[in-house]
Amino acid sequence: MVLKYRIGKIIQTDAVVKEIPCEKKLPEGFGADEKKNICIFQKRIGEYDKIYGLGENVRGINKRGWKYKSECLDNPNHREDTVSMYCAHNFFIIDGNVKSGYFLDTPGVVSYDMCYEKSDEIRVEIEGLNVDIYIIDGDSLTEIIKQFREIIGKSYIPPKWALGYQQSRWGYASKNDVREVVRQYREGGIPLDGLYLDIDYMERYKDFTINEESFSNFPEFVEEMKKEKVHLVPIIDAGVKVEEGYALYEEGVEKDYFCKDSEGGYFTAGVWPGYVHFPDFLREEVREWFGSKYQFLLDMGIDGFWNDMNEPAFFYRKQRLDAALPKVQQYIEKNLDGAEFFEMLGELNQLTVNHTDYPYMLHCVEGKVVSHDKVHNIYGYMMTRAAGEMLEKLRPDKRILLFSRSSYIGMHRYGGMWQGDNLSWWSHLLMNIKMMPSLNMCGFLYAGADLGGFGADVTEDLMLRWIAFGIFTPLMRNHATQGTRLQELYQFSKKDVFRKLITIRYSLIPYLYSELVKCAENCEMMFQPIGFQFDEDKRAAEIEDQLFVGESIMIAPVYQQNMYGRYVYLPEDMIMIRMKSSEEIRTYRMEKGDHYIEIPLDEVVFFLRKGKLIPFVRSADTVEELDETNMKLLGWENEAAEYELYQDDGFTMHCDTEGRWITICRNPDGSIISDSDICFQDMTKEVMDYE
Ligand code: MIG
Repeated sequence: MVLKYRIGKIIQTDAVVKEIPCEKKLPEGFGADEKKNICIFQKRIGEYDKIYGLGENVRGINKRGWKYKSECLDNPNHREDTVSMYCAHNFFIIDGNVKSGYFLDTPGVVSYDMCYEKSDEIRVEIEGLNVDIYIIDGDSLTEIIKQFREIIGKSYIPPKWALGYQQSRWGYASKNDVREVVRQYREGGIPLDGLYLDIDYMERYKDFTINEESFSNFPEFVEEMKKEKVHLVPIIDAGVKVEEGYALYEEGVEKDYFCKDSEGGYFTAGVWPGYVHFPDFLREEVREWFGSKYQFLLDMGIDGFWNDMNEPAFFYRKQRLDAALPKVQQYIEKNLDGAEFFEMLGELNQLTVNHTDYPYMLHCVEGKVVSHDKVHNIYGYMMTRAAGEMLEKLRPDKRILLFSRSSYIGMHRYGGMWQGDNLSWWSHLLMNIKMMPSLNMCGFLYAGADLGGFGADVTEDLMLRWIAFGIFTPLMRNHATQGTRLQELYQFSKKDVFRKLITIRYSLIPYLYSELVKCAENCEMMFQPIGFQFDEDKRAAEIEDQLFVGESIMIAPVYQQNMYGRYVYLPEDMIMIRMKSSEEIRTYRMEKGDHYIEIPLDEVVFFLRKGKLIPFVRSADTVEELDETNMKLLGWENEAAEYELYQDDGFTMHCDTEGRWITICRNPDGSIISDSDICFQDMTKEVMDYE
């Protein structure tokens, strides 16, 4: 059951799509402190109770024992002590004798003390005196999550090609750079579906422009890439360059669509293009206006976008830089002592601390002026909503790829997300693994991290392990920043191993696509901690480095350097699947319990759950070229099982349409029946005993 409560009156976030009447009396633990101008939630929990949720955040799947803050922040150097990342996902579950989910709907800042100050107490502070509270009860975690997901609406489903492997790097600066990457992938036989264009494709970082020197005849180039079966995915930044004669800027000024500054004029900040203004995405007419601009690129043949810098992130606010520079001037020709030196440094470093500028940035909400700090957490969401809503209008018959760096719950209906800038660290691989279930709880299914790490130099073994995990994430994109070691897969000595690993992804695409669509349609998680399915099993409940992926698969990734194996706990009998490539596969029956499993760098090891099925296809260079009329099927001997396979053309809307679901039945004798023309080959007889 979902109950709704209200303190004050929030600025609508549209996170919840279901009408739920408000209860009269506030629930226990909630209150408001008018002096401090905050709402509070306080609750003592049992010694071993767990806390799940909060979407994009550092640390464990169980969030207990740390503090977090929902205040979207561009923080590429996040570590274990980080409290805020790019997103604000205010949903969490307390898992004790009683289980309840909480969604705190407010566009402002929320601070969570998850048993940090006091080891048995949760204390949440919500800035301002307005919040909508949703409390969800249920017998199991999955039931609570399903109810929550039902009130926030169905998750975004990308086009099918976007499940293919994709390559990105900040620094592909010309058509020839892009051609070279594509050539290397095709020549190396490494499957590839998408290639990303970072800010360099634009003319001086202006949204919806093309750099005519380095990307001349762009539509032709898009066509050329299409012939290579590669989708180009350009980046869109939130800020609009201030420049006379630039149509988007002039139109924005003419229509008065940019956020104002409380000290006069438009709020002006410095980002890649120099001074920018920020569209007031909280206004519907501004969303329609900005969203309609994506047409410029659609018309050139583009069918995918990534929205960036939409926390919003900027390097400085104009007024503050103007004030800081004369101050720094004073230090010239001075013999600076330590204190003075750090004072000067602080003067400059403070400029990048965006949240101190937010009170000056003004929006117009329902005719009233509202400062940005009060609505900060929905800005990136509203930018992506602008794109998502208009893309659906502009291309009503076609799903377009769209994902965002910043988000709030509600945005999951319009696009996916990537986990922002990470680093080529083993700990960030583990963070990627642990974050997936938390994101899924909040509705974000099409998600993934920069494989190999964005900042810092990757090592070959880290790249291999990250790819081995990335095989299972719906967004499978390798991305890195300028100046770091090149990390396209062909750059490494084990190029052929990488090629083979990527073929494993492609052989699993029918399964991954079916599971993604199912989880979106049924409001379920695709990535689940194993304890969510085995809640009586205390061991399982504490394991955070093994996950279920969809209904049939369990993964147990390696995330430490120089480790060529690991312990895996099987909460039930399973079949271990060892793959070196889409064609090299060995399977072993294993018993429930602990096993030490060897996992060399050139293998991907995962598990088939008891009584379940997995379909495999032969890999191809692209998703489109997969032959899905021939499949192999792995199941259990002497057991009947069923699998629901989803098939469509890869881009049409309305995935709930009947006739796209195929029921595959495997009988105990190994015969396979399905209401389709797919030709199945049973793999079950090849399963060996594990010794
Ligand atoms: O200030 O566009 O997270 O993926 O490569 C950095 C350049 C801006 C941040 C994104 C990253 C992207 C980069 N952007």
